[in-house]
Amino acid sequence: MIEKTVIEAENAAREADLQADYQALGARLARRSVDIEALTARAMSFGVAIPSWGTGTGGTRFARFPGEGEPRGIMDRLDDCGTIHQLTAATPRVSLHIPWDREDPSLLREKAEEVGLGFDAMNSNTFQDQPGQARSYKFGSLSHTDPETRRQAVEHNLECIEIGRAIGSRALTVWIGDGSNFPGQTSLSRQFDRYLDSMKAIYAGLPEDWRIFSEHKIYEPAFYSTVVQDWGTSLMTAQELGPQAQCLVDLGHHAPNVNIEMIVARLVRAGKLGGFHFNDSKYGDDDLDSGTIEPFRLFLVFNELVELEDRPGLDLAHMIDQSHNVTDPIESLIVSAGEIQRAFVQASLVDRAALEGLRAENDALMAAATLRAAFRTDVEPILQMARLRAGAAIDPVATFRASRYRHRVAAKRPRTRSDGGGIV
Ligand SMILES: [Mn+2]
Repeated sequence: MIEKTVIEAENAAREADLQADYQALGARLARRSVDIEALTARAMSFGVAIPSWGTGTGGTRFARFPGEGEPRGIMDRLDDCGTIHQLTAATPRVSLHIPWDREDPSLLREKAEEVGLGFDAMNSNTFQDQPGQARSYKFGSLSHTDPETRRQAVEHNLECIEIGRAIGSRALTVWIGDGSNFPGQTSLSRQFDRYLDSMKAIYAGLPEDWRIFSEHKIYEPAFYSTVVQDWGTSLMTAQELGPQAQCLVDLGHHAPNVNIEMIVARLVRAGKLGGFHFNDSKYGDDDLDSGTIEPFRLFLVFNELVELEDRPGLDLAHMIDQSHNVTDPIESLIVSAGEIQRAFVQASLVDRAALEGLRAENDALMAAATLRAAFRTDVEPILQMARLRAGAAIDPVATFRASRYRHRVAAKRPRTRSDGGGIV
């Protein structure tokens, strides 16, 4: 973790500028009848979970190029996640992945407490084979044609629930790589039936206060068909399983140009939106940091969420899920958490009463302008003030660099191997 005095010294050098910027923005917002203090309070209430695996350098199927001081295991990953939260005050929970994070639950709880974190949704893994595993997932897991392989995959998910219970998690996210690479390779209908049967067996093992999230993805690793390829299949799954099942929307898991904010609206309508995996992409999947390519789309997603936030029962699990291939993962996660929080704050300052009036009058041009007015507002002073008041860093990346955290942990953590692919 980072010495408090480092954060204080870094903040002291920036606080006068922040106060001036905050005053100026506050006056500007007041002219629009927006209370800057209410927005700052909302920013401070916002949290997004860090995926434990995101703290390691990711890669592609071609290669992985790890940096210095890569985490050696879950304890190092929790240190890194704690550091991100210390600097941002926006990432209070961490999402674990089994088996990558398998460890004695009491040690996990102890460490999380030490670094000031809670645990978010558990993530199962039946898209890889693990050492000593009896059956292979080469041709699928929960939807495999072989009942013993399906049983093994169900058992793994039930184990994830057990570990999660012991550390205070309350949700299980299921993403499978099952599908096919050739037309005719599988029965598209029976494969889905088998998947549903397996998910029902997992659902039956869900504690009463838990939720199960079904995560869809258009393609990869299966390149012809994927069992849970879109939100329609995910919604069918959640509806067939029951009230504790919901859908998780990973922003990168859609075809280019898909209107994700509309999917959000539909899933909220169905009472089945459970949460998000935030990231960005230029072409496909979760390759880039949140807000890198399409910050306006991120804003539009939050615009729907803010518009619908009073819907009874809406309880969203926000999580980052992205691969950091060329940056320091801690810095990418710090910046991403800020971009997601920024979209939330920008969406919170949309003039909703005016927007509703413009919609009633079918004034398309001014309705769009109302959204743009919020999106174009530079809310950086609000984010900085939220961090300062929470004891975090006004400029978290600069403070992270000044702390020399990476240099210090590199001395303890030996260089990792760079051979092979690096899907994380
Ligand atoms: Mn994901």
